Amino acid sequence: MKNFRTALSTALLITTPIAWSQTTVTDAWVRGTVAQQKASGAFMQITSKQGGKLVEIRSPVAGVAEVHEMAMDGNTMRMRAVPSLELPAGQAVQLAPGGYHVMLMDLKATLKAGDSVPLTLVVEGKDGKRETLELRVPVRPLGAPEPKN
Ligand SMILES: [Cu+2]
Repeated sequence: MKNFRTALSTALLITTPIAWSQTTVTDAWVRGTVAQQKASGAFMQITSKQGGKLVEIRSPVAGVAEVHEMAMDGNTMRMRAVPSLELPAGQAVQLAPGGYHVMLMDLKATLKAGDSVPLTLVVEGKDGKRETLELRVPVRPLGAPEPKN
């Protein structure tokens, strides 16, 4: 657990500088959580040079990580998992609150502002080749504390 905390305290976003890298991720962040909170979201911009799709997300802080979209269900906006996220060539795809997002569920620790969270993205190119991106994503504050009863 000590090593885990140490790893989380590095508030750096590391973009793996691989020469053949086709995909870049910018402005990534994770929403902080309060104790006992079991889910949060991660947001970022993903650009694939040649086009492809995001097929898998992993994080050691979450038991389950999925890509979600927001969609209308009758009159209610709900989120649901998508099997993959299309990345059109050269276009920045936005993952932002209210839209596509990475859902982190079954959280194993409280995500505190200032920490960073390891996140692994697997992108499949048009040629079927898979690229793995290892990120460290900073945690941003949840916002104003909720009123206590
Ligand atoms: Cu979600």
